[in-house]
Amino acid sequence: MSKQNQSLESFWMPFTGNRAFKKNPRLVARSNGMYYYTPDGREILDMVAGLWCCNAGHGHPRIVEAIQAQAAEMYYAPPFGWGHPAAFEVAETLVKLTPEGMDHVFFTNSGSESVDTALKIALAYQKERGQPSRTRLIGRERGYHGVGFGGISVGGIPYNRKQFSNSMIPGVDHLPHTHLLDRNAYSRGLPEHGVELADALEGILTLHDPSNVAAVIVEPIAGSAGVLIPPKGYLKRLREICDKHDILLIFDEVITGFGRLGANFAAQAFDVTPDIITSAKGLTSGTVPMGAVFVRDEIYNEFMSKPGAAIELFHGYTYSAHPLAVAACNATQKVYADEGLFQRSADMAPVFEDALHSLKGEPNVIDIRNYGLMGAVEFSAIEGQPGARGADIIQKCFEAGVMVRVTGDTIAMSPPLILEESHIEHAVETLRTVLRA
Ligand code: PXG
Repeated sequence: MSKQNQSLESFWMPFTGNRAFKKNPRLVARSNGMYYYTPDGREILDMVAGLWCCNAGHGHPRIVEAIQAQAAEMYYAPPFGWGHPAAFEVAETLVKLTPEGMDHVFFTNSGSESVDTALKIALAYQKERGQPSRTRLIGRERGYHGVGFGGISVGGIPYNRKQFSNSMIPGVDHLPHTHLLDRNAYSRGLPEHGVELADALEGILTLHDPSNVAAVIVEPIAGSAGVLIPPKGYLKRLREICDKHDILLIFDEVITGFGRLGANFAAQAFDVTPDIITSAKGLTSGTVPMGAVFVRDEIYNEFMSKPGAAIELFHGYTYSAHPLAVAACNATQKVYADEGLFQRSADMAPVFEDALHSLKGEPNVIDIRNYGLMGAVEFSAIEGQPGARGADIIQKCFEAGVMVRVTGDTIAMSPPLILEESHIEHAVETLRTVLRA
């Protein structure tokens, strides 16, 4: 083994084919604005915002300075039974971004922790309000809710569950996914067909009786599964069914939050208000790990309404509201507001849409879909080798200086909200060249 390979060996990389990577590493060492740079200085256009998270782009000086200053001031403060002023301030700023009546936020360190926190809050809430039989959770096929045991249980990506199949949390059902390739291919924005897929929820509720169901969790747009956009009216119908049966609706907005869809949250973009919103990623523009779970006031108030001064929720993390994350979050939110980045996302969405859809008719393309600054191009699989075409395309894009994300034979893009038309054109023309080669 060469010295270089030895040095790559110790790090067991997440969600990565370690052996393939270590034979042919894709390394980035520096970043700025819309670009990553390889260790030898080659420029890579970032069309994924890192991993759907660097919404303000890379190296933003105001965020960098805020983190540096906080590190010098106080880099850690205990969050159990103690607090630091900036955490309360940033909480107030953040709840102003949510739909009305969601004025409380619980801090975590990642999307996975946000999801497991949301599920625990939902279960505990049902007990607190005197409905302890409501223990069942409903997710959706092809849903991604991180990698905690709760998240993989409500998640619907088979590979993420296969190695742990005997260890899922009990009492979980799944709605059907909403990817109707035959009926909705090449939809721009919300697809026309499939609102009736939400009615499957009624079927599941009949099977178990609604009085046994705590919550439904969905991504408003499924990200990891390849940018699956909800059919027109679908999320509203889920909301109606949950209301009818007094069940909590959780939107997992780890990707769709913070401007990705041209609004604060998907809840506003789609005008559907859930009871709980999970977030992470764009919360700090990926600068310092942080997650946040927003809850409706009724939920928070239920916990606070009990007599006594005991702990209301037996849950939390050593690093909840970590000072560096709080400083990063605070600065990030100011940058979003001062630079109008959520509006910029809305303004660039039609340009992004037109550019992506110009790939229709290129070799092996079978679908193109988009909403806001989330988009995907799906390719036909090579026979007997699902995923091989997708893997080949992202490698060639990397070699040509563009970073895109792959899932199976679908490539996804979710660029920083700072991008310009020239970046979109460069990314799409690079992809076109790769496809034609
Ligand atoms: N929920 C959703 C909707 C997510 O997209 C998580 C939870 C978990 O977040 P953490 O911070 O624990 O990773 C995510 C994460 C990809 C990809 O390209 C997507 C995610 C993470 C890594 C890769 O498919 N989403």
